[in-house]
Amino acid sequence: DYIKQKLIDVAIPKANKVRELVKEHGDKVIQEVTMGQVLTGMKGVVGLMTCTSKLDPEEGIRFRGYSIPELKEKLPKMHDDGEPLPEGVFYLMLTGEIPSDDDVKYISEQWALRAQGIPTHVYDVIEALPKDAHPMIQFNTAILAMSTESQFRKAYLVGMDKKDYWDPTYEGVMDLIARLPIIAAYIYRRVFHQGRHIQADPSLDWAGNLAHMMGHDSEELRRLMRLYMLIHSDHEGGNVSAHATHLVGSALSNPYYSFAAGMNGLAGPLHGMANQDVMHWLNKLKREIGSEDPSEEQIKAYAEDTIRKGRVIPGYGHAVLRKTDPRFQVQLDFANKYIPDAPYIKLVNRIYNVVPGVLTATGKVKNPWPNVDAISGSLLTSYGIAEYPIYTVLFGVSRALGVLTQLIWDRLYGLPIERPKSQNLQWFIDQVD
Ligand code: FAM
Repeated sequence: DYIKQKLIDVAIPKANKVRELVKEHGDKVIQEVTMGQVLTGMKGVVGLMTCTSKLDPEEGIRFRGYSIPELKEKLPKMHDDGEPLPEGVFYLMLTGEIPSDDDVKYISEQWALRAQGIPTHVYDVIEALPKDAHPMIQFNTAILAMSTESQFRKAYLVGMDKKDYWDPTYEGVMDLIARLPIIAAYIYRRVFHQGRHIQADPSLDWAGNLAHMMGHDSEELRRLMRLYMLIHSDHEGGNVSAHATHLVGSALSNPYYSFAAGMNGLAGPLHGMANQDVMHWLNKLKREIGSEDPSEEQIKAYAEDTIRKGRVIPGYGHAVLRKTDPRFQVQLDFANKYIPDAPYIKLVNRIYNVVPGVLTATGKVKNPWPNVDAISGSLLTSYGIAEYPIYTVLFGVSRALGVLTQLIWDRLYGLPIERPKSQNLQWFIDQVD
């Protein structure tokens, strides 16, 4: 596997640098942390080292230094006017280099190969769950059920040198990422299409195959799926799904355990479940206003009512961003290119004209702008994937690309178990008395 050799060449100097920083500069004070930061979710507290992507409050996400528009320009595509293949952003996050067409082709083939041979007990476990169990319950259960295949666990039990931990982690990550679209599509067809499953088409790329196995096989929908898988893949290391995966992995839990932890975080309404909640909010808005085509005034009144009831407007706001999420913008551009007249897209545009003003008027919302979730469900619905509970599973399939790449790098850097200090309330009170 030439990628592993490339990893070793790139990682050894960096791992040495980490050791040198700890040894030579370990006592360097790098930041001052306030009581408010610790008690309101450690926002802005530098507590992690992550190299796959970086999130600037004004600029949005950069994957190894590249913005989403730059990725769309530089990453290999199937067609010139198409969308980049997510295999390319995985390669970029993993190696730090823009992949060639051959690199992307190699990963597509590796994942198609590794997707075969999911043990039958994984499907038995899914089938043992009620059909109406939320797809994230089924997805997360299946991830753990697949951990019987973990190469890391086997290697660890045999005994392995600490400096080699990254190797079985890489193997497990490649197997797991390869299998997620199969599991996601299986759950989707089980719950929403009477269990009429569609076999993988190994001639297709990873995201195109997901669209195919879900039964939504137009070229445009394959492009949408490639875009969706690209933009949800990573968002720095501190978001709940990335942070949980990293933390659990620091105990040398294998990639399946670690990723399942991250996915349990993604299932939260303030995180990955928001894309489904946005659709409920949009539909409730139309129902209560009694119109399929609500005016901006009607939307404004409804948004203000949501705030008055002490609820959040899903799809808006962000813990780090302080401007419109570029992941929202790139989806809006896709919609305006292919389906500008779709009812949900027109509604999303009207909401975009109104909600930031409503949130700003509260005086408390730090980021009144839309995030990735404000449009993702409307795009999928407009293309016929209107079963909202599957959206967070799709988000999870994509987020694996970033959080599992970080996990490989955690082992390449030789990062130890994570153990921040906790204090009780009296300690905090004593700081100010
Ligand atoms: N609607 C109503 N109130 C909001 C809000 C929104 N969209 N966003 C923030 N606020 C409130 C927040 O609840 C808090 O109110 P209280 O002081 O009364 O508790 C206040 O504004 C200050 O919050 P903040 O500092 O601006 O935001 P946080 O960093 O605490 O939280 C989010 C960030 C994303 C959890 C928050 O914006 C939110 O709840 N948004 C709606 C849910 C959502 O879209 N989540 C998905 C985020 C996305 F990036 C993802 O992970 N997929």
